[in-house]
Amino acid sequence: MSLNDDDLLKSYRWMVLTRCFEQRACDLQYQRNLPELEHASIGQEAIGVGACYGLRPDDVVHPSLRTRAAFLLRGVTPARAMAACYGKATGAARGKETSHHMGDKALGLVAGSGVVGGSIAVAVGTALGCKLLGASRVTLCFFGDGASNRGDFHESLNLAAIQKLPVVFICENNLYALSTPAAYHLPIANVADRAGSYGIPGIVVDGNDVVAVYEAVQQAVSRARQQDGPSLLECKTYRWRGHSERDLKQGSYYRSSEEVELWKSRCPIKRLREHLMAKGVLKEKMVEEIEKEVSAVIDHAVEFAEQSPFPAPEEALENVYTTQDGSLR
Ligand SMILES: Cc1ncc(C[n+]2csc(CCOP(=O)(O)OP(=O)(O)O)c2C)c(N)n1
Ligand SMILES: [Mg+2]
Repeated sequence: MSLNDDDLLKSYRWMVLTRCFEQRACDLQYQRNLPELEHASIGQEAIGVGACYGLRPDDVVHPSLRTRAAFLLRGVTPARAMAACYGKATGAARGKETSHHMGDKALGLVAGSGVVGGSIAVAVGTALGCKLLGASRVTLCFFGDGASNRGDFHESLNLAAIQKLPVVFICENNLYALSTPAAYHLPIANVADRAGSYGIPGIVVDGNDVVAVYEAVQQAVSRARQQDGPSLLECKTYRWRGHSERDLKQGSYYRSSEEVELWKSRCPIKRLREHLMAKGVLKEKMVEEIEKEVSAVIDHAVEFAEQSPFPAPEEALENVYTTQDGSLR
């Protein structure tokens, strides 16, 4: 259940890829006026990577608007993800949804919505469905600290606990819900403590440590797979940029530059890089090669997105409504 050196190198590359993708998407926001408003997860990459790394392809994932890594790791190519940022027909959402609310049924990624915390109840639904079908598939559900104050969160944890559903709730606690600090909107120190009300394990994890996230999620996943019920993991982390690229001066009006710098010094990518270099698994030259290779992948993704067509107007209602037999039209 532990990650070997090869797994760690792969996790490192996934984190670098996620950061490079988002950095470029943020830059393009200003250069190309992208239709999508970026909500970057820069600083939080270890959560999506650590949580999704050991999953089975038939497991189900509900990413939050901040779980970019989950899409890439589950198999949405950077080109399809970038095309989604451009609203192009070749994007995973075929131009109908922003890239952070898109889904891909074949890859076990359920589309989200603009309603904060809205996917928590839906994730309980997918877990219930898997259980009723007798499948050993596990559902991972990501959401933010702010979402954990919604009624949906409490109702969903209660039902999942009572029914012992195979679901792992993963709170990405980045200490802010938009401009509201967690210390202002949470009356307790840890979201994980809320698990006690539902009789399920609640675990606080260092969300900037990809290995810690992987191990905690694997433990919760194996509990869920054995039909022992859900868990609530709280990954403590921090977003480096604003809530979105619309945030004035990257949110500097509601947080201090000292706080941002402190969290930058806890960078999850730097942390794994230093660990791997100390072990002799990663060398300076390999670091440069990974960065070069990833940058070329993102260059290609941007080229693909720019050259792709917008969806045709007559496709607007496709895959929106179901027919009476339940198929999409
Ligand atoms: C029900 C609802 N209320 C408010 C909003 C506006 N909104 C979008 S994201 C967000 C903050 C969410 O904070 P959190 O759950 O901590 O996630 P984070 O953005 O920090 O990852 C808010 C208030 C919304 N989309 N839906
Ligand atoms: Mg938050």
